[in-house]
Amino acid sequence: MFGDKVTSYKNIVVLTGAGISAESGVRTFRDNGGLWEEHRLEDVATPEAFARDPDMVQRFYNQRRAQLNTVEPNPAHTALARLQAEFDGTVTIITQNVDDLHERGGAEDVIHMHGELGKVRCRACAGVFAFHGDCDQDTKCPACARAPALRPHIVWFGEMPFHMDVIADRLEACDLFISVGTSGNVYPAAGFVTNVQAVGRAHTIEVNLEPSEGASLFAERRHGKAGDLLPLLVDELLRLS
Ligand code: BV8
Repeated sequence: MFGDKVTSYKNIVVLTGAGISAESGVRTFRDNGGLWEEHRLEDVATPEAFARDPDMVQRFYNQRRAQLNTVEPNPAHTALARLQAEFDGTVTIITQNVDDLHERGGAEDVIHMHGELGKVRCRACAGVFAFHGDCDQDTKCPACARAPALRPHIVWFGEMPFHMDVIADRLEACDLFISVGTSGNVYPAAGFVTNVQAVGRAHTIEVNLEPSEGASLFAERRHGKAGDLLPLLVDELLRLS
């Protein structure tokens, strides 16, 4: 546990990816049967794709938004919420995921660096609105009433991730960085472990079904299902705090 020294932490940062929602039935991107097997990333998750075929991109997100009504948080989501509630220190959850399972599992102040399926943004007035139905080119902006104007409030490839300033501060301050359920393919998220180690103070743990692209960068690796491993890790951390 945490190498050969027992230690207590004060500021934990947890980065999550699609793998933490896999046991809830939400499809990942790069596993077998993943989303990118059916759609080329370039055809549905870039601004150019939206400009080229907005109806197809809207359909891609409408399908995933509708699936949110059929899935539930799993023990990995609720374990992180328990850590946030009971840990004597700060616990920041940064997610690459666009689902709402962390929140529905009880987590608070989740940082959605790649946006959220349950929100749309107006390209005319820049308003951001909760949205849970199907959005298409005829859907009017709730504020300025323009159409076509609404797009998914999602960070596409080539776009600046959200909340990078807050993320940088939390990574700088953390003494434990845990990465859960991500393949380590997508930047800047895949570089966070390197950012943390550049500061030099934090212990780093990867929790993933299999070694990620960045596995060798972590001081500790726990491979298996997040729904099994994360509750055990949270128990260990709460015993320490
Ligand atoms: C940016 C929203 C500048 C969409 C997403 C070369 C060429 C071109 C571009 C680049 C390049 N090199 C780097 C880039 C930049 C690019 C990038 O990284 N491209 C990659 C493909 C190389 N990045 C960007 O464009 C980003 N913007 O760089 O702007 C900048 C830079 C710095 C600072 C400021 C600005 C924007 C990236 C965001 C793109 N949008 N999502 C949508 O969701 O529809 S990314 C998309 O991939 C999802 O958000 C997803 O979360 C994310 C990462 O994937 P993972 O979450 O890791 O999912 P994956 O399926 O890959 O892996 C799942 C893992 O879980 C697996 O390892 C599996 O083993 C594991 N697992 C499965 N089951 C379980 C499990 N683990 C535990 N338990 C289980 N049960």
